[in-house]
Amino acid sequence: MNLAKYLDIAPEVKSALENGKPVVALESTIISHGMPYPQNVNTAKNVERMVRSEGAVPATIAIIGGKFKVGLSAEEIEYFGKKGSKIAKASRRDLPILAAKGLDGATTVASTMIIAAMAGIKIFATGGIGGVHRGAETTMDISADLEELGRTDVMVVCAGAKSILDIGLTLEYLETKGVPVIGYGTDELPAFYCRESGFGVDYRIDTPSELAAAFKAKLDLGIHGGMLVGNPVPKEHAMAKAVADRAIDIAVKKAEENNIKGKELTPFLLTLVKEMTGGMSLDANIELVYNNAKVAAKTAVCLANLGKDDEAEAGLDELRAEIADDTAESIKAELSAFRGEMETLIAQRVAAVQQMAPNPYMNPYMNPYAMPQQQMQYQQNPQQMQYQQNPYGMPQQMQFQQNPYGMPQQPMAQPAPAPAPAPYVNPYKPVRPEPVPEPQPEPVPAPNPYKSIPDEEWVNPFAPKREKAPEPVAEEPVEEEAIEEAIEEIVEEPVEEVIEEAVEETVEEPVEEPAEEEVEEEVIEEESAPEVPAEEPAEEEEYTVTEYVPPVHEKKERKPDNQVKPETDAEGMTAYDPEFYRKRNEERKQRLAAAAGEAKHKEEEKAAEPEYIDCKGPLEFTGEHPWAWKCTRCGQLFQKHEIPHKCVKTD
Ligand code: PSU
Ligand code: MN
Repeated sequence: MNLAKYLDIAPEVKSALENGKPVVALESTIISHGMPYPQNVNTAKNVERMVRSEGAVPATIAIIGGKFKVGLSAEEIEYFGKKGSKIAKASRRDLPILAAKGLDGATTVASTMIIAAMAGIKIFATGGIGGVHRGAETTMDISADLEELGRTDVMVVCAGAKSILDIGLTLEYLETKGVPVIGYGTDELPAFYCRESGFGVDYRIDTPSELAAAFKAKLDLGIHGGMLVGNPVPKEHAMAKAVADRAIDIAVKKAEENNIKGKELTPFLLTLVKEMTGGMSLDANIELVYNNAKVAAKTAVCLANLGKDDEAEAGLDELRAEIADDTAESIKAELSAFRGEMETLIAQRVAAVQQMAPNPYMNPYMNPYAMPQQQMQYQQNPQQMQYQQNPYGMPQQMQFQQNPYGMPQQPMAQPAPAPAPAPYVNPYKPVRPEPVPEPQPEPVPAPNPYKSIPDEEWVNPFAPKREKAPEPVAEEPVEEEAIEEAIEEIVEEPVEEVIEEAVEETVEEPVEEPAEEEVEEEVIEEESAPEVPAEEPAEEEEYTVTEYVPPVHEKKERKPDNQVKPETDAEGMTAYDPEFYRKRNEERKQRLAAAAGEAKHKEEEKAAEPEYIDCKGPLEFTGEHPWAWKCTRCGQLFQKHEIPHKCVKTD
């Protein structure tokens, strides 16, 4: 079989299967044909969650592009849910064609069982199975699900069979095929929406571990085929049998009238019943699937544990067999085999050594007196040499025992001199980090006062740096008052000196607003430059500060942050458009005004509305499609069973 070409198992499922972890298969016809969108997608995803919550790995099965997918992604589930009945319903007979043509297919119980078995999954949860249809004695409409249960080794946990089928005949067919029909916690085969069908099961089993044990026995014994577990819908979600039966009877009649046959029949009946019973049947349907997923997952966990026990048992058996085999004879045989191995190994080593060190006296073509003598390879091994060295300080010539004629020998190869011992390091001496020399600032070349620099480029390196950009001096007149004051205070001093001092004071205030780049450079200089004693710039008449006229820089006008006009982009557009904001404000005002008007309108409407009250009147099932429910008190018709509902208050 060339399964790999067709089978596509999701990594999570694959690893679970390889490690003997529990996996539960789920079908996809229930998604595409069994429920409307979006309930189908939600249900499919929740079912997977249920399986996980019980400790098993879910594997929803479907055919996508001809590949048999085991384990769908959320997107793939969504895809099946949305496409609905546009996807081909694929049973056993459809698989080869869809695979060869590379088409999509939603798998029924039968085809899901087949693909699950291919992947090695043993447990499968679904809603309801197909079976023998009513009137099959003439139509021969018997679902392929039954045939599959008769041959493929997968347990199917379902909520029984709907009474759209002939349940009695379905059970007969399963008996013929040798399929065990188990009631999980019940003696009666459940009938999907209802917990009771009126037909008994072959066996009742109450726990997942017993389910697993029964199925494992079937597998161990090689009795091929599935096992059908009927798990009744939880009481709180079950429908009354009379209600379900009536809707189903009408649906079956409608199918006959419309000549619906073959694979369309089941989806047609399901849809009609759902419409007639409103949300009720859908609710029951969803809940029973969850319920089945839980039982299936629990059973899968038990089955995986039984598998582990089996493995352990097999391991023990192997050990026992080995011990039983350990007689004196077998031990002797093992020992002699070991000895044989060792002997060959030794022989190999001896041969190798002989090849490495040829004995000149054994070789007639070798002249042992030839000078200089060839150094033998084994002499190159210093360790070997050491052992042959003379320990009593004799000249370092080898006493070569192999030479009986005392011919002068070549000095022996000396072992490589030992490396000089490492200098002693006191391990207890605390290690101090070497002082890191402080980074020395690069010497800044002293400005050449004689270099003539154009006025507008000259920057005073001694001018004190201020954080704030100073006001240009040009706007402030040189403090002549200060000069005069200084003169008054120190009358004794020569006038010229006083003036100079005053000038220095004023110089301390920055007199220029340097361009941005210049500021940066200067800051770096300031950080690294060593302090240079300030020379008196006044000494140089040509470049006195008072004569320096700073460059005039344009001051950027700042706007409030939210109004900063962004840079113009490549196409000359700006992100800020005052017109846009003006329009937006206007629109906002209009919307507010409209809303105010609407509220008023609503109030008026409300005042005109009739008064509604909750009607708790009992509903009657009319059987009329699609308005199947009628209130016996207020007479309203409903698509689903709605108590309470609203009706107009009458006095
Ligand atoms: N019965 C239900 N719900 C279902 C089906 C059957 O209550 O969704 C689906 C299953 O996928 C089942 C298939 O395998 O319909 C049976 O179709 P048919 O009778 O054509 O074999
Ligand atoms: Mn059919």
